[in-house]
Amino acid sequence: MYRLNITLILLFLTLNAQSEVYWSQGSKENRDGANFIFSDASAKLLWRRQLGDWIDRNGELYGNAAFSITHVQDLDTARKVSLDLTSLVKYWIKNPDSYHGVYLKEESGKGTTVFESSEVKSLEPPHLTIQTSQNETKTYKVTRDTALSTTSHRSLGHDEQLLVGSNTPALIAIDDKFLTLDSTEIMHARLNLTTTTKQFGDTQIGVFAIAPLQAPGEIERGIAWDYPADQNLAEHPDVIIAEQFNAQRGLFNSSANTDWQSHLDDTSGYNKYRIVDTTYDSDRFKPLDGSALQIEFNQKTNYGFTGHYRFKNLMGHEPEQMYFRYYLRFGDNWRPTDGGKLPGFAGTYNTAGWGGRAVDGYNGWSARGLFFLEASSNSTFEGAIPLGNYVYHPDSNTNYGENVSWNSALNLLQKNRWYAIEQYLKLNDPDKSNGQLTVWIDGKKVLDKTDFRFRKTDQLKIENLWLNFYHGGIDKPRSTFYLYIDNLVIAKRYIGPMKMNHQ
Ligand SMILES: [Ca+2]
Ligand SMILES: [Ca+2]
Repeated sequence: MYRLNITLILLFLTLNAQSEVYWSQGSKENRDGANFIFSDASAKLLWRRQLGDWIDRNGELYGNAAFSITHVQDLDTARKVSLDLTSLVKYWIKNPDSYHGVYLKEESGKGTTVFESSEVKSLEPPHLTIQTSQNETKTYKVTRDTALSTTSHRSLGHDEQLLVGSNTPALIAIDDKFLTLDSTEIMHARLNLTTTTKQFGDTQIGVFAIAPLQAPGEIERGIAWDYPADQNLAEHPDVIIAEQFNAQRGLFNSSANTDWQSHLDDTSGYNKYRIVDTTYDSDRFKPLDGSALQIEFNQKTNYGFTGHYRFKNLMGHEPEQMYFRYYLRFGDNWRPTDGGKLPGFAGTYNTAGWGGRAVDGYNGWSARGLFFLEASSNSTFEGAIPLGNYVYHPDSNTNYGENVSWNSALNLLQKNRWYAIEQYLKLNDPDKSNGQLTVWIDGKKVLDKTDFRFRKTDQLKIENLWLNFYHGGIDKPRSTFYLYIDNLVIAKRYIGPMKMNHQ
């Protein structure tokens, strides 16, 4: 009975988290919530289109059919404005998973109406009222509100003004308890707002629904699926390296060493790592498949680990396209104070493409992985770790690399969990912007970018897989923390997640 209750509670929490409003107001200090680019800047979740994603009353993404339209006159007086939400509330009750708040759009393209936001201490803050067929009036609070403007990268969710103007939509989330009402008993639903005394022209405010996040794709299985626990995967003709970081217990060697380093070049003296056995029980470690490689970050250096799998050594030449997959687990004590680097393909040729050594298309390129700081406390995804790529390419307009976040609900990694991270990189034709970078997490695609220009000459190839784990930036870690990797595979074909022995 006790167990059942726990299961039910967990189920409830999971369901609740899925339907939670995903965009955020951000923290007051960092203003890292929704802006015109991100729905949640601290979680690195992008809108599909700048200025936010909405659906219309036909359920169509970016459709024109508003749930209602309200004409608001410019009178420069503080007064109440009620927007008709009746059909939208009924739509949400019918489709509760699509509930992510109201999207208010100025339809005339002329004016801007300024409302008081829920940050204003007022007797009548923004709220929803629903009138039922029993003649009851139910009231629901606005829980977060913000505007998106191309003039600000800082999120506006903590402002006391809520703007609705051309190119300035407003987002409003409401206490979602109304979702349990019977929609046939709803007579009217109204969103009640108060204008400030300064208005900027008449507006036509269209009511739309904020679009849900894009649903992740299906799991794609690759060559690893035929080799349970990656056993003998190295024998597949398309596999270059299949490393399991498993302890070898030889006659004279009882320590947990493997020959995994023999394939790597340029490993650094700063490296801090060890093979941890299945019995390792600190840092909430749980093995994925036998022992794993633990990489330590500490206050002495930015380096966790660095080394190169050089294709010239591994296969006799440098390829133009390649896949790699590894399993990654952030430890319980994972506490970086800056973002940092993770493994990725590179062709720096010891010349350009890292550390501010700018690339020009002829001297080098790189596309390492990237971890960001965890999503902030005001985020729906608080504590989750977003990943991305840090790409040195000649079109980045900086001496440094460009952050490319893997924009997906799946790209919000939890600590103490193993994830399969796979990346495919195909170099562009030297005269075209058709370079490809595709990324999968646990076999589901989270990035598919096909317009990179990594190089302007075919002299640059994929020189290596850069096994790089680096804190920063510049700042060194302020404490000791770990990540773990296992089951690293480099191959000419899509590898896919590992088939566990019990699957
Ligand atoms: Ca607000
Ligand atoms: Ca292993």
